[in-house]
Amino acid sequence: SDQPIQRALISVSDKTGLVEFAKGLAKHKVRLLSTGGSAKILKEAGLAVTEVSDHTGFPEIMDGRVKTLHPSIHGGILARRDDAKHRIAMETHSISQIDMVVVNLYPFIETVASGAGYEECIENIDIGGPAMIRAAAKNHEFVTISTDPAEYDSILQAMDENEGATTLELRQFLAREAYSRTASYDSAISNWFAQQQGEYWPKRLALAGKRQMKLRYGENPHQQAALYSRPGDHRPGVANSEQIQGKELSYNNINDANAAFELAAEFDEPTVVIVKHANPCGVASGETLADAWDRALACDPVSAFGGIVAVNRSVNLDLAEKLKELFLEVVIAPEFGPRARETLSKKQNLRLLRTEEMPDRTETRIQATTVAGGYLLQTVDSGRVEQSDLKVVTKRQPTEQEMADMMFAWRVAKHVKSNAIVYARGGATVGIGAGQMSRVDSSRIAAWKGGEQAGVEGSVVASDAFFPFADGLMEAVKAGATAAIQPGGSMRDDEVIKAADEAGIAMVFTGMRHFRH
Ligand code: 93A
Repeated sequence: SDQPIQRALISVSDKTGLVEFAKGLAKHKVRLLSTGGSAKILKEAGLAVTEVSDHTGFPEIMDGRVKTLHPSIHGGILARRDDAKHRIAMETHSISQIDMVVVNLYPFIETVASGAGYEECIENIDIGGPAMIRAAAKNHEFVTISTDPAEYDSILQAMDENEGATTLELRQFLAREAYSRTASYDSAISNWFAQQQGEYWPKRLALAGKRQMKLRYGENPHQQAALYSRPGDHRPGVANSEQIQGKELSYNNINDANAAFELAAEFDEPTVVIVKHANPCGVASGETLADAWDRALACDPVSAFGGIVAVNRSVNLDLAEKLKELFLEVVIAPEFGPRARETLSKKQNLRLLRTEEMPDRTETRIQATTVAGGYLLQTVDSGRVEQSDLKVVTKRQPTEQEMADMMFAWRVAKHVKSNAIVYARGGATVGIGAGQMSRVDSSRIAAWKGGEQAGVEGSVVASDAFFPFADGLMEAVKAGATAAIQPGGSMRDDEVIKAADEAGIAMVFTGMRHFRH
């Protein structure tokens, strides 16, 4: 069934590479059939084209809403070439066979992204395009479907090698791409409706994604992995970043860079975040990035080796000089100054990711993970407590410095895997306890880690969820914390507050929990 392609229907919104491709088809004596805008471009390039309306004898009507939706088009695509009854039907109704369909769709996602109004978005829902794509992909045994200019070269190459025909293997691959294209397109439309209605949970899950890159492997070398972007989601961050230098990115690099950058985005002052295994091992805000770096690194310099760094400012020369001194995997930042680039270019393997902007930290969107047999979805934790939301529950009021440090520690704790305990002093973390099953253990680990460096005396402590008993808090007091920030809401709050009062520390409740797993 690998017959030379005789007739191709071309109807594309994205005209990239169209003329070149059509010329390649013409070289193989393929007759071209095309819709209004596409036909015009092909004619201007000097190619012989039949308009679909001339072919069907039916004009484009209703502002183009109906142009290819016609039996002589869909019959020509769907007919089985090896079925006698199909051939008779074609003859009876004067249907000529269409061997190739080249369609890409009305730019619905781009139209939404441009801020267009409701009517214009609706008008950019393509109906005829997906119908042809799905028909051609169904009949891939005989028909070649192309939905992406990136496929043109390989199609022409196959035709060159097969006397004007394509191979079944290629047609099957293109059919798979075609259905993922229409599925993703309809998902974007469904998601847009959901957004209009402020509702996230349709009965059936619509996931739209575009592969950004295949990754060498996943979390471990025996796992496979790829990174996808979400069409229409232009949130500054890893999936939309530009890699300006360095080795190929790995799955873990991307995951860690994401964790680091989202944390850096919590702060307005110049801030440095160092991440290992998706947890921060040092975070600091300062007058300058270089100053913040010194203090972030001081939190846990051993763990920082091979770390992932995120900052919320353009990387300047001062910071670059310091980054150069340590083995790091990735630096992600909105921008890198020219002299910083120059300096870091000497570390050839170091990956630099440039995002242009910082993301909007209040934005609500969907976060997905898989579980056996399904997907588990939630809105991201964009919860944010301000100082005015805090409730002082102890006799002693926190000092101004304690208050500032508690806000800082709280913002960090939100990005530490639970159970999370964070000690901070002077706008820098000094001890972090992450990912423990017991809050007391996290408390001990954080204090112990701090003790390895400058100690946690005179610091404040943040807990991502309430202290169920006084013991976790007492560990922190014993280590030298003078103030504590936590959600509150335990059955034994009274007991915990009493212990805090007896120890003479200040404590505030946030009323918001930040579990993270
Ligand atoms: O409005 S439609 O849903 N109705 C149709 O019958 C139809 N046929 C093709 N949109 C339709 N198309 C789309 O027109 C194609 O998917 C393509 O995106 C676009 C190409 O139009 P033109 O060649 O006039 O630029």
